[in-house]
Amino acid sequence: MLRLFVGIPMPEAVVERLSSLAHGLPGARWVPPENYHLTLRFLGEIDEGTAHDVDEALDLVTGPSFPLTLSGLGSFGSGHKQHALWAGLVDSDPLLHLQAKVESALVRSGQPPEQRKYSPHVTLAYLTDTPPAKLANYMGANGLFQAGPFTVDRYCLYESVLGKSGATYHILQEYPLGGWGV
Ligand code: 3AM
Repeated sequence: MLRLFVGIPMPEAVVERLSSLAHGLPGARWVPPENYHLTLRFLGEIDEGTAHDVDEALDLVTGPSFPLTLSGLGSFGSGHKQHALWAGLVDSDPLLHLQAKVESALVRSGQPPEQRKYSPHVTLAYLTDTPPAKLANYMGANGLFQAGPFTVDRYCLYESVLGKSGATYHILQEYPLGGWGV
């Protein structure tokens, strides 16, 4: 079985900017810079035959390249239990368009439809028992973060290998954008 997701890698200059944020927050387990990505769709554990179908479906998704800008920081969780820190994005219709095309291609290939609303973000850290006041201080110091714009000219099928010290991601396939498809 393969644990797969579809995502967009960050260019090196953006990786550098994001990694400059990775300090000064108690209870944060920082994502290794080589793992920064924007998830389009989490697939979960699938067998090799199904992975082949997924790859064939994604191969048919075409579209233009587009600019993307990271902007602001946020966290997932409720109240005192925030569990992830992330960088947000300037609203991007081309990104939502790509995500919708990926989603419908995956459903056509037999994947169950995604139930959760798409909430684009780049995860920076997983949080455990981070004191709310420390998170507020961190947001105060870093919340105006901006990076880009950069050009999204491909998206990727990733394998996530879970290990004792966190996940390692491997790009299995790249799907170029920027052709004539819309
Ligand atoms: O984009 P991020 O880093 O937030 O949280 C996981 C990560 O998202 C998410 O898929 C990305 C690559 O692992 N993920 C992990 N398990 C998930 C699940 N069961 C999940 N997303 C949805 N459902």
